[in-house]
Amino acid sequence: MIGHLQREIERYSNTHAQCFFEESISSAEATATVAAEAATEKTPMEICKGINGLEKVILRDIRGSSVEIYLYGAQVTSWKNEHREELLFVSSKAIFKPPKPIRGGIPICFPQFSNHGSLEAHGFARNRFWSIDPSPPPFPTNSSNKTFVDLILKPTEEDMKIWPHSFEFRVRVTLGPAGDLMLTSRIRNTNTDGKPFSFTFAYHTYFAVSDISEVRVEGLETLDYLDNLQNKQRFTEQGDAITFESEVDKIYLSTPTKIAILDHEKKRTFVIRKDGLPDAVVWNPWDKKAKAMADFGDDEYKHMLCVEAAAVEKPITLKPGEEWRGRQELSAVPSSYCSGQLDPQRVLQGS
Ligand code: TA6
Repeated sequence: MIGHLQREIERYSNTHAQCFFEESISSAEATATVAAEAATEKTPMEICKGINGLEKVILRDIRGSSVEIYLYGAQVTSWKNEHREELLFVSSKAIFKPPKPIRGGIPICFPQFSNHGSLEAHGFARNRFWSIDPSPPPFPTNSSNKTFVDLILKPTEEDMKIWPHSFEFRVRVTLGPAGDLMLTSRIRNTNTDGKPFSFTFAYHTYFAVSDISEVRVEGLETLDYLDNLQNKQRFTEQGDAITFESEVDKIYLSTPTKIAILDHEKKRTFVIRKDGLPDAVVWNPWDKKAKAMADFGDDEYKHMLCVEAAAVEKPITLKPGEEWRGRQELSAVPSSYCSGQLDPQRVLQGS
């Protein structure tokens, strides 16, 4: 029986079959064992059908960590560590149906962050279908021991009507051996009319946290920010780590390249490293906004925090032929945090 199932899994272990196989054989313990064994031995990258039949790519590392990316929006919707714990938040009410953006994971905001322009909020890249890039140009860094996928977006004629610029947007999603998650975007101006274009950008990352009232963000102390709840007025942050007791929607300007999110209850620290993305947005809708969002659960604000590597204050301008690169690297490390004695510098310098 087990031999037969193993052969079946191997026979079907090409692109789509695997997901189907897991769902249909979940009951039989022996079957689950085989599936589990097969799962860990799966190819590091796989394409399969996800929710509502939308195509997704799964990246796996042999130590157990994994990432799932939907071609719809090139949106990461799952990042699990070697203990199979989910590190990103996706709303239980998220809608996986175009043209609605998926509520959670890592939406990519391009060519416009939020309402900083005349396009729809956060631009259109997050509700377009991307494709796998069969021949990406050489990549700046060595990805030999990493698992990755290259995705590409080019504007349609419809897109050109709302944003009259030709571009190639490539994103490489990489899962590192230690379970780190890297997103590297390369945006090239391919206008043939000699025109430059400008854009704003964000990796709108939704981190999963145990309890928002127990979370601190380190690395943004004393910085200036634009408060989206006060007509984007400019203020300066106070000296201590940021904690949360109400709605927050702030764009921190010219931040350090490393920011840490400390989840006390989970004894976990998320470290965000970023390049080419000078700003960082911090967002939690709290209770009222949560209730007002149809694709967000009323209490879900307690278990998520968006900290977004971004370029907002100074739009990026590219002349034809020029290319911009923006990278974020996320890692989740156990934090030796014990009630207020954490040394922030060690977190930001050490890991
Ligand atoms: O990044 C923060 C923010 O711009 C907030 O103002 C809030 O609107 C959030 O994004 C979510 O935006 P969305 O368009 O996904 O509902």
